[in-house]
Amino acid sequence: MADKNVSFPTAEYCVTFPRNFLWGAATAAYQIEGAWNEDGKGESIWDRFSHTEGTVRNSDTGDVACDHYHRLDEDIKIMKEIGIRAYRFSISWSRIFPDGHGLVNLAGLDFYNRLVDKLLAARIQPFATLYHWDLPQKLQEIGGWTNREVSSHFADYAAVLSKHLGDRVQNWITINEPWVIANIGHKTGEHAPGIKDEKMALQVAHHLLLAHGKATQALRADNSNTKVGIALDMRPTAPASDAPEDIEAATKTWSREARWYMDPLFKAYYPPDIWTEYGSKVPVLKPRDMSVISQNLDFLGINYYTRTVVSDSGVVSKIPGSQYTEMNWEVTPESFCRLLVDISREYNLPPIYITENGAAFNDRISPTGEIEDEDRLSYLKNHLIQARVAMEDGVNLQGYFVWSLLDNFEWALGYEKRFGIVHVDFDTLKRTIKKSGHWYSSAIKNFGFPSAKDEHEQIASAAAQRSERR
Ligand code: IFM
Repeated sequence: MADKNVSFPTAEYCVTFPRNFLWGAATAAYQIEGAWNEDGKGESIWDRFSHTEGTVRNSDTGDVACDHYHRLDEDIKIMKEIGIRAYRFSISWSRIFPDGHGLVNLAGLDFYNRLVDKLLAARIQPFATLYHWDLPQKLQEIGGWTNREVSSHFADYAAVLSKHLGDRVQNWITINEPWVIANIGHKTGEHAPGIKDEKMALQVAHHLLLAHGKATQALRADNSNTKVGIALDMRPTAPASDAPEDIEAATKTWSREARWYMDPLFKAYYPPDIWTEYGSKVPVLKPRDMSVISQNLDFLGINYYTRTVVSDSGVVSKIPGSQYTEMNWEVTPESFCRLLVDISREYNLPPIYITENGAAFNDRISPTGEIEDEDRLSYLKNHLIQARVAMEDGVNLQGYFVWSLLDNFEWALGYEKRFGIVHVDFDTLKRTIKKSGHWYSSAIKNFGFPSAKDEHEQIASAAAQRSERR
C-alpha cells in the first residue's frame, strides 16, 4: 500500500484543501522515456546534445532514462497506488514528426494514445505538454527556434495532437519554461542546442511566445472543450538589502526574467524599460504577433522552486542560515506564497496550476530499502502550506503537480540530482516509492495533512485578512 509509512493521526490541526483541488505529478518525455531511436522516432536536439562529449555531467544521456517507454503499465500502476488525480507528461515532438513536420509517425502517436487511455482507465486526468525542450534535430538544422517558420510547424504539430488525442485530453500546456529554453539553451549554452548569443536568445523567446499563441489557436480549432495554458518558471527576486541600487537590481532582474513573458501574454506588450535596455538586441516582431501571443488562456501554469536574491553587483549565491537543495537552490516557501499573491494582484490571470514544484536532495536508503527523504517531504509540505495560505489570500489556485513523479535525467546535470517522489535505481530501473511519495499519497487521500498550530493559524489569518479587505 502506498501509505504504509505515513499514517495521519487524528491531528489537532490540519491543513485542508478543497475537495476539487487537483493533486498531480509531472514528468517530461526526454527525462524519463528512453527509447530514443525506437519505433520511428527522429533525433531531437537533446539526443544530439547529450551524445556530444562534454555537454552533460558524467556523459549521461536520455537514451534509456527511466525506460518509461517500455514500462508504461508499471508507472501508471505506481501513479494509481500513490493516488494522483492528474498526470502531467510531455510529448516528444520527434516521435510524432521525426523530421519536425511532414510525415506523421503513427507508432509515436500510438504510444501517447496508449498512455492517455491507460491514464483514463486509472481515473487519472492527463495534462499534456507539447514542448518540454526536445526539438526535432531536423528543425534545428533550419535554425531551430531562431527561425520564425518553426512556430508554424509547432502549430501543425499541435493540430495533429489535438485531432488524435483531443477527444480524451482536455488540458494542454503549450510550452514549458520559455525563459530556460531561450536563456540556458541560447544565451549561456548549457542546454541544447548549446548556443551562446543573447540577441538570438531574445528572438527565440519571441518565437516561443508566438508558437504558444499559434498552438493555442490550433488546439482550440477542433475542440471547444479544450483548455490551454503555458508553464512559466518563476523565481521571485528579492533585493539583498534596502539600498536603492539593490532594489533597482532586483526589480530589473524580475522584469528581464518574468515580465518579459508575463507582459506579452497578459498585457500584449514587452516591458518598455527592458525593451529600451536591450537596444539593438530586441527581437523582430510582425504587426499581429502581440495579439496572437496574448489571447485568453484557460489557465496559467507556474513552475516554482526558489527565489533569487539580487544586489547591485549580481546574484547573491548563499544567504546565511538558509537551507539549500542539491541544486544549490534556496528553500523559500514564503516567497512562493508572495509570488502567487503578487502576480494575481498585478495581472488579470486565469486559474493557476502549480505545474512543477519539488526538490533535489540526496536520499537516504535504510538497511531495509526504504527511501527516507525527510528533506523532500518537508519541502513539499511547507510549499503546500504556503500554496494554501495564498489561496486564502484570494489566489485562484486549482491544483498542484509535484516535480517529479520519478527520479530522472536532470538535463546537463545527468542523473545525479534526484527530484522524484519515486526512487529509480538507474542500474536496475527498479522503482520504489519514497517516504515523500507515501506522505503525498496520504495528503491526497485526506485532502490535506496534519500541521503545527502556527501553520494552521497562518492560513486562518490569511482568510481573516482577506475577509476584512472585502
Ligand atoms: O527537471 C526540470 C524540468 O525539466 C523543468 N523545470 C525544472 C526541473 C528541475 O530543474
